[in-house]
Amino acid sequence: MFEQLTGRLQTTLRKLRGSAKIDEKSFAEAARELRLALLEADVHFGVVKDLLASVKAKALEETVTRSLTPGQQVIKILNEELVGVLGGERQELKFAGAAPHVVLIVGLQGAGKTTTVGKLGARLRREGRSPLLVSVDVHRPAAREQLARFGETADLTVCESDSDDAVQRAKEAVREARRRGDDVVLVDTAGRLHVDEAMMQEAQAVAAAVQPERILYVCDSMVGQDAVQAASAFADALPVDGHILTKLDGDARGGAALSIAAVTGLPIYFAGVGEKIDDLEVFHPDRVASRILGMGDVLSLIEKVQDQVDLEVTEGLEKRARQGDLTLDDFRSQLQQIRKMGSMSKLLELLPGASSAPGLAQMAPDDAELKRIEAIINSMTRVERHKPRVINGSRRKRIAAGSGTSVQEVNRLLKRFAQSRKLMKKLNKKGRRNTPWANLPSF
Ligand SMILES: Nc1nc2c(ncn2[C@@H]2O[C@H](COP(=O)(O)OP(=O)(O)OP(=O)(O)O)[C@@H](O)[C@H]2O)c(=O)[nH]1
Ligand SMILES: [Mg+2]
Repeated sequence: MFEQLTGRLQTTLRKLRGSAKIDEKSFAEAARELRLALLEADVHFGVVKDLLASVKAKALEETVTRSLTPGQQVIKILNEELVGVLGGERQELKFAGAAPHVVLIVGLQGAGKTTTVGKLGARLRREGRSPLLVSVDVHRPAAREQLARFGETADLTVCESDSDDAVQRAKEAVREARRRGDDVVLVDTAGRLHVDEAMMQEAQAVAAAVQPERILYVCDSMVGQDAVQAASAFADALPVDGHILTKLDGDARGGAALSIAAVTGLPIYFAGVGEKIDDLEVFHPDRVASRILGMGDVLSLIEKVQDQVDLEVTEGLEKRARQGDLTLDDFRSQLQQIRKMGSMSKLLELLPGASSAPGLAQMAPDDAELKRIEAIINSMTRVERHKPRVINGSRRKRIAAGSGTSVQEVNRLLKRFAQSRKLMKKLNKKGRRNTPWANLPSF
């Protein structure tokens, strides 16, 4: 589904991610590209407008988290906003009233209602419920057979009724469910090519007769904005509770999927991802958002950094780094933070593209090496850690012995530390920002 959009977003975000500073101009340019990418993906223009406005507001207002680059910060905000657009927290389809709980499935023709009723039936049964399926599509003769076939292949009970009246069929199904002791009745309704009066009246009549606990609108993701408009029309005519997106496995541009929750204010419960009975997934806005952003696990990396980096430590350190006063104490606390976040090579793996650059992981010091470096620093006195230049030959020997390493290793560490301190001072003069690992000496 979202491949094209993801591709465009990635290009834009890659540029942002790399930039050390984001000013009004570069932000405006990125926003323009984001707007185009979203509109091209057929996202509702109102949704695009609101989304970008809140990304901008948040980007300006949020205090800069020092552990993230401005580019990463924008990605983080965009991700949060996308999750919001997709409905926020994951919503579970719950039942509260007395059984049997009636669920009315509505939508346009060919949206996937009948298929979804079968899938949902199978899912509810897996959850230990006893669903009864019924088709109230009296317009298309093949419709009931289609549902009956689903019932056979998935071994679900389908209510048989001789009536040719939608309301009667629905009522009979509820009676049958009571008699059999089924706790959910899934009602598959007829669809029309476009929203029309007759379809709405029929759905309203069925709803009035059986008082569904849930009304779900099935939205064909391939249809685009028309399906979203129809969703609003249905929600105006009926107390719709939420949506089920279908055909998310297709190659549509994804705009409908991205607009429907924001336009209607109703959640997306499930997503259909294929024609088979098991191809129904719970809709997780956060997972879908990060899939759309296509930032690999850059987002989880951002999360990790935020969770674990001790901001105060980083802030003081940044100042000292800028002045070229970084001490081995600072260096050690950074090592500890990196170790807290997991190994360096694991962190690198999380970066998109890292898998295509296998040499990268080998360049990073491994965990054992990080531990040895930490041991060396631990064997130093406070004065030595703050003024490494006092570490002469005999001190080196003592430190090596104390840390169970060799004088060569101590020498190597001190040399690299001195080099990186110099480098950092130079870089910082050019106004570069520091990220925790940007301060690390390169090994
Ligand atoms: N790839 C894919 N195909 C789907 C999905 N859901 C439904 N379909 C297909 O879409 C077509 C229409 O599905 P139906 O379930 O008959 O749609 P409907 O809304 O009941 O259609 P009407 O009853 O005619 O209004 C069928 O060929 C289904 O196999 C899905 O999630 N992915
Ligand atoms: Mg149908």
